[in-house]
Amino acid sequence: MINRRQLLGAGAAGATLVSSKAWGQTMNMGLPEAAVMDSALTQAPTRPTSGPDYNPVVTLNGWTLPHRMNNGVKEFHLVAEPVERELADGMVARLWGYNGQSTGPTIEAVEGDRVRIYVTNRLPEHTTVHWHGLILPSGMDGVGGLSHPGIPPGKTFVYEFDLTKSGTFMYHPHGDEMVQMAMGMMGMFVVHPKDPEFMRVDRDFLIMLNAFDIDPGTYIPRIMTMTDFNLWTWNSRIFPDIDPLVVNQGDKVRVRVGNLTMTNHPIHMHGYDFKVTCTDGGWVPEAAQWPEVSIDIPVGAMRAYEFTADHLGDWAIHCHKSHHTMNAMGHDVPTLIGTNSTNMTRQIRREQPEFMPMGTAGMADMGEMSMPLPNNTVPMMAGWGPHGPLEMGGMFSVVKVRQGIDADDYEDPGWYENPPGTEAYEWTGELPDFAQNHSPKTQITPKPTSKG
Ligand SMILES: [Cu+2]
Repeated sequence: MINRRQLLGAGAAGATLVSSKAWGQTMNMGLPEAAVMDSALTQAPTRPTSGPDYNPVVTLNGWTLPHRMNNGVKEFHLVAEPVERELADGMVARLWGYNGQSTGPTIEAVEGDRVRIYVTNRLPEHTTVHWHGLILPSGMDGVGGLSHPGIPPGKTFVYEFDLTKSGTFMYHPHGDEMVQMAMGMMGMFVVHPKDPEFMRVDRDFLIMLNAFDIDPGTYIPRIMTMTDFNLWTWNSRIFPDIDPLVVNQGDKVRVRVGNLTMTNHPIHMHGYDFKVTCTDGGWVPEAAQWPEVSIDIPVGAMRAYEFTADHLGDWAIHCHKSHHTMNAMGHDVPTLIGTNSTNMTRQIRREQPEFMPMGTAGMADMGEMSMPLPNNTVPMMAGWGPHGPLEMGGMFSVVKVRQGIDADDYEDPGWYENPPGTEAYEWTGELPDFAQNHSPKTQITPKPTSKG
């Protein structure tokens, strides 16, 4: 048997991934390799190579942690460490995370698995990992000082438990929690059902809601902020650089949304109604699933919803708090709508020649304006669509439903072209031919789906 000292002494660098050949052999294998991700782009789903079949999840702008089998136990290696994360193209944040990124990699396993998770601490202070929503022994629950001592810097602790139920769970530190979560330490833990047909879907997206307070022009989050964050992120990523949710028409789709921010987020999806099918407490029985078009995700909770992707198009998906679809901005800007700012502008320009008055006719000009910004800062309202500026930021993306998309294809198919006669248009004095000629019996709105 390996002793504790040998285990801790075995560096991650020399370790290699060992396949399931190890079944039935000795457990003396050293630390599993700690995989590192250097990209903030969505990684293709990881199909299972052994054990029960399941449909893997797709973490938007994220990835799934590889594992190895050791004598029937699924072993993972998480490394808590400082990371540089691209919150958007051209904007880097200096965060704390896991295995090279914030949020941390998604852990995927199957109901009935025994998992062993090695956690190496490369932070300058102690940490722990709490497995939110999982049923496990008290001493594995990861509350520093309560379940076990904090993991000191430089040390590796081992968590081991059986996955007794399927569902969507989360992980995060329970040691200096306020600081470590404000710095970006969190991830999701998906346990697939043992029966591959139970709650099966074709596409299964994962979004962790998180938030940062990073002053424009700086790199490190303010850790003392309680509620007034200025960057509202999905998997530590902001619009316009959150990847779209790419879907083939007719697919059964699940979206799992976890919330480890300090406020609730009503997630709204256009074009569809959907059913709430899972919380971090477990699956919702069919008779109790309820229809929604917005689902409020409480703090410290997960909600999953499902729909059948019948309706082609580009459909917005976003938090319905409008300040959460903005990037960093000052909040002490007075409302100037309806004022005449000419005099004021003249006076201010005497002191500050580059002053631009904003917000006298609303703030839409922000979307088009190319004002000089501090380094490492993204515009407050950003993104260009096929018809102009989207004037969005933060917690916003697009569900892109198309025909002929292959099962494992998640590449952005570009913008949807609305069929003639199905796009709003300017009134120019008379109705165009298509509106004059079509019979009101010609259905142009998609029929409600019965499959839900
Ligand atoms: Cu929100």
